[in-house]
This record gives sequence, C-alpha cells and structure tokens, in this order.
Amino acid sequence: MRLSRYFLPTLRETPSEAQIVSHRLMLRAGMIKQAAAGIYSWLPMGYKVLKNIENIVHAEQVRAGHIPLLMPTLQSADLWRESGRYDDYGEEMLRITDRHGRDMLYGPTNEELITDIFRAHVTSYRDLPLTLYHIQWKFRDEIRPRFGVMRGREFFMKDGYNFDLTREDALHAYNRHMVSYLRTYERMGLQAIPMRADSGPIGGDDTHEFLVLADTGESEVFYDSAITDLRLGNRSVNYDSRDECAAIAAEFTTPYARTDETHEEAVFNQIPEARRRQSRGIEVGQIFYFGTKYSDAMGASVQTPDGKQVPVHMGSHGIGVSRLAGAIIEASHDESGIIWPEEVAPFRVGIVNVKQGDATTDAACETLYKALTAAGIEVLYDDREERAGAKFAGMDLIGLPWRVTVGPRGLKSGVVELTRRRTGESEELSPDLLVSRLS
Ligand code: 5CA
Repeated sequence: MRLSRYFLPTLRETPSEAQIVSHRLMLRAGMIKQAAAGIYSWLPMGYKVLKNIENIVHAEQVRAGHIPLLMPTLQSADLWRESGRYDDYGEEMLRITDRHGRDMLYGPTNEELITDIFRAHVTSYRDLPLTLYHIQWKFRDEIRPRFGVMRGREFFMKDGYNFDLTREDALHAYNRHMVSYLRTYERMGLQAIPMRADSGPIGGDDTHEFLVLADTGESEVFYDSAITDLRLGNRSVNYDSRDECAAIAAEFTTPYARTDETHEEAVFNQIPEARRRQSRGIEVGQIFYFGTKYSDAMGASVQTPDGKQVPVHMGSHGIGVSRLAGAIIEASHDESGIIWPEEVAPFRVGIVNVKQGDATTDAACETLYKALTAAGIEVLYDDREERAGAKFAGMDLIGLPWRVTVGPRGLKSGVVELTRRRTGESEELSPDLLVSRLS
C-alpha cells in the first residue's frame, strides 16, 4: 500500500478524552473513531488489526476442532424469556421493539440462540460432542463505557458453545478451550493468565478468566509469580486427548491465580511471600462450564445409547476480539508509539523514502516495494512529500515490526537500512538481501 493513496488519519496532538495509553495510541494512529459513547468505527488500519486478531482466533478454534457459524446480532426476546434471562439481564441489555410491536434485543451473548439451533437439529448422542462458535458484534449497554475499545458498548466477541453428553465430556471441552486460548493469546504476543473467577450472569460453577497483566487493567488480581514462567510454546497438542488437555489445564491452573471475586487471603498467604503478587489485569477471555442450566430451561436433550432422553451438558467460551486490539497495545508500546507483534501487525514492513522526488531514491523504493509485495509481504510505503523526520515519527507511532529506510547516501554504496521497531536495532544491507531476509 502506498501511503499517499491510503487513508491513515493520524493525529499529532494527544486526544484529551483518552485516559489510557492504548486508547490514545489507537486514536493517534488513526485506527478508530468514536461514533457514539462506547461505539467505534474501525478505520482502515484498525480494521486490518481487528481482522488479523480475528483470523488467529478462527485458526486456533478450528485447530481445536470447533466449528464456525454466524448468528445474527438481533435476537427475539421470546428465547430469552424461555431461559428466564430476559428479565434478569437488566439494563445492560439493549431492548428494541420492531414495527409489529415484537420485543427484540441486540444480543449481549448467544447461549439462548445457539441452544435453540441445537435443539432444532440434534436429537442423538451420536451427534456429540459438538462445539459451535461465531465471531460477531455484541451490545452491552455498559453504564460507564471507557478506555476506547477496552470497555465498549458495541464490541466484537468470539463466543463458542460446547454440547456434550456427560459432565466429563463437557469438562474435556472446558480444558480444550483453555489450551486453545493459551495458544491464541501467545500467538498475539500476549501472556494471558487463566484465573479462577466469578460466573456472573452467564451462570455455572467452573469458570476462568484470562488476564493480561497491566496497570491500566480493570480487574484486581492475585497470583503466584511462578505462573508467569509458564508458556505453552509450540508443543504439539492433541485436542482429542482428554489426558493431554487436562494435564496442560492443570499445569496452568495449579499456581494460585484469582480475581478479587474469588480471592482467598488465607490460601494466598500460603505462597512463599517473595512470590505473592497483587496487581491489575485486562480480561481478554472467559470460559464457563454451566452444566444443564440452558438445556434444562429450553429443552435441549439427546437420546442416550440405552434410549433415555437426557439434557446436554454445556459451556460457553468467550474472547474479547476488539478488546484485544487495546490489550495488545497496553502490553506492547513505548513513548514513540505502538510496537505490533508480527502476527497482528497491520503491515509487516514500512518503507521510508527520505528524499521523495529524487529520481534514484524513488526508483529504488519502487523496486523494493514491488519485490517485497511479490514475496507476499505486506508493505506500507511512505511515498508522501514529507520531511524524513515526520515520516520516521509516523512509522514509530503506527508501530510496524520492520522499517526500511531508503536514501541517496546509502544507495551510493548499494545499501538500505533495516530497523527493528521493537529494539531499534539497525543494519545496512543490499535490497536483494533484505527481501530474502524478510521472506
Ligand atoms: N457467553 C460468555 C462466553 S461466550 C460471555 O459472554 N462471556 S464474557 O461476558 O466474559 O465476555 C467474553 C469476553 O468479551 C470478555 O472476556 C471480554 O474480553 C470481552 N468483553 C466483555 N464485555 C466487553 C466490553 N464491554 N467491551 C469489550 N469487550 C468486552
């Protein structure tokens, strides 16, 4: 993409309404624009990041054997009356009446809708286990939307739902989700710690939240520092293996890690003092096992091998896809701007032409731009008539992993400069070597 033809409305000034760094940087880097309180338009660069996050979430869900579908944002109130949540959900639910006077709502989550799909089509244990998920916009009329996309009213969420014959099967689904989530967050360059949590309006006994440690996080958390040494890394996991998933879940949930809702001072105090940590965290996901709460209320049952009719065991599992864009920035930035991890970066490489209009430099940039693009690398080429200093500041702000600086001086000796955003380290190399290095 040539920057002169792109739409990247960056801001020089720090917007005064933004209280935390990720919100400030998303506005300054031209990623989002507020449309109404807690509701945002995703401008082209923000949209690219959102899609990259979404793609990672999809890939890891499919890897775990879960099946994507798409449910609507608007739902009928009748389904929620069946589960009893229409009245319980309270003011966070946006209620709408259509022209025929029918009660509708903008879905804050989808347990009812998915249970309705399940009961219409599945009748036998032979069709289980089944996990369906979608990535769709949600609406929660938060009383205090803030911090940009972190606590929005409209937000993009992955929500998945498992249907199983027995409690044991459903607990395997729970563990499988935990493992797939660990891998998902690690791919985004994040450490998200599973912490025992409270189930709130979703219900159920077993639930873990995934938290990214950050001073600006809205949750208060207590944990054993030993848990921060754990990584899933690139172990190969057989998601069908109960033992494997259970062992990894046990590994990541054995060290003490709780949110303030489930924190127990006495248990916490048994950890050696040097390892006790109290800090703040951003909740980027939550998994729940809630048994037959919805299947009982809504009549979602299957026939067992011996001909009995039993309600299915369920759980639901969410990832805050739009919140993650903010969480990644909170975890990865410096005073000059964003530092995107490779897998979520909107472009992998930025080319800075330090002498736009100089025939040799322009030609070298063109050749490099075409070669990198041909190698399948996404490039943002700053070809504007701007001072070099402004171009550098812009590249630092938007935080692409690699910057290539092309100028007449280097070209005389046949080199360009490659700089890594995260470390600031630079090296000079020939354009050919650069293309093969980045490929
Ligand atoms: N039905 C369950 C799981 S699918 C559910 O709704 N879980 S949740 O309430 O925990 O939401 C899942 C994730 O969505 C949260 O972990 C959080 O990362 C994200 N989320 C929740 N509320 C907001 C919000 N107001 N703005 C941005 N993201 C949010």
